[in-house]
Amino acid sequence: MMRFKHALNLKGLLQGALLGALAYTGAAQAELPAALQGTAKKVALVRYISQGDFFEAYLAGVKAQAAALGFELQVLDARQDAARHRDMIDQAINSGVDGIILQHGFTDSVKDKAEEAVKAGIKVVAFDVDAQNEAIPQIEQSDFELARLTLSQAMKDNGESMNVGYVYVPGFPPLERRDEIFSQFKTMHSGIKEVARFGTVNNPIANSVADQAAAVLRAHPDINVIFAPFDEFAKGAKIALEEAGIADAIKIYSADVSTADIQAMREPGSPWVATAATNPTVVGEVSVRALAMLLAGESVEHKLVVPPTLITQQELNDKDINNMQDLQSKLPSFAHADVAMPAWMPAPKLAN
Ligand code: SR1
Repeated sequence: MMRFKHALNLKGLLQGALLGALAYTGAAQAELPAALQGTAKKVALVRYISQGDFFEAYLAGVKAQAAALGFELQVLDARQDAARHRDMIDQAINSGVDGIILQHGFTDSVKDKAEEAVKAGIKVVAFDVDAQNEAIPQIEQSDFELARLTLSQAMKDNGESMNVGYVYVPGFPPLERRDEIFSQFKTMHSGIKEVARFGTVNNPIANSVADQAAAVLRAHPDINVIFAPFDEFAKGAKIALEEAGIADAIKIYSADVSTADIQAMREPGSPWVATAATNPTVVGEVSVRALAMLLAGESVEHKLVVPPTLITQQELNDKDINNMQDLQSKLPSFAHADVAMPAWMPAPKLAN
């Protein structure tokens, strides 16, 4: 009888394993829509900005999802030069791509070029740049939520009164959305004072911000909070605080996360106490998936939003999170985003 019970359990286990394997291989091998079969689709990622952990991880996601779909990918990098960004969109169009992902940049410099691409029959999606075109789905993180999470944590830690050094560069849609929330917080809480504003995206961004922050901190010794809603800004602020020997007196609140950021937040005495972030690799995957859906002739919502998670220094220490892999396994909301995920979409294989 015992043996029979074991046999049944074993049979159940084997069935479960088989079903699991079928489900997995089924998902991995689901047939692509007819429009995506045959000759590999050529797609281009045209980036305005690419230096820093966020952009590297985003690119890894783009590459992985493109490979899973069998796409031929070219990456064009304008290195923060708007004229070059325009030229590169032309270059992509002229090279006969089927699809383009626009990443960052400014409406004024991409709008007409993006429209040309659409008119030429090229499918286009945009991440963090407003192409102002109904045919171009806009991908973004929930920047409003991201700023709200970070600033709420700052209030939890510091109370209703803060003298804030704010790191900001106008013109970038994600930073502008985060800025909208900071403005709301200042209006709603009279104790939140913006004492100084500075910021730059000149490469290397963190070092350039560190130079500015050093001068700002000397001029405004009353600052007790730095709101730096981009991880390269936070890295710069941290360098300045540590060099000035005042890292114990000022707290940094940021956006984005990477293995390097986690390590910086967990250094003993680190002033960087919280960040709110999506998984940038997942955002890269979502960008390619949205493009693939357009290329398959499917409709895509005009706005695709990837939700963020709040990550505190305390939580990183409590859960002993050392890198992005730990973050994904210990905060599962971080590993995936079911955005632009039709049943046929092949799962990317990421090199971990
Ligand atoms: C200069 S814009 C920087 C931001 O772009 C992405 O949205 C990242 O979250 C980063 O903070």
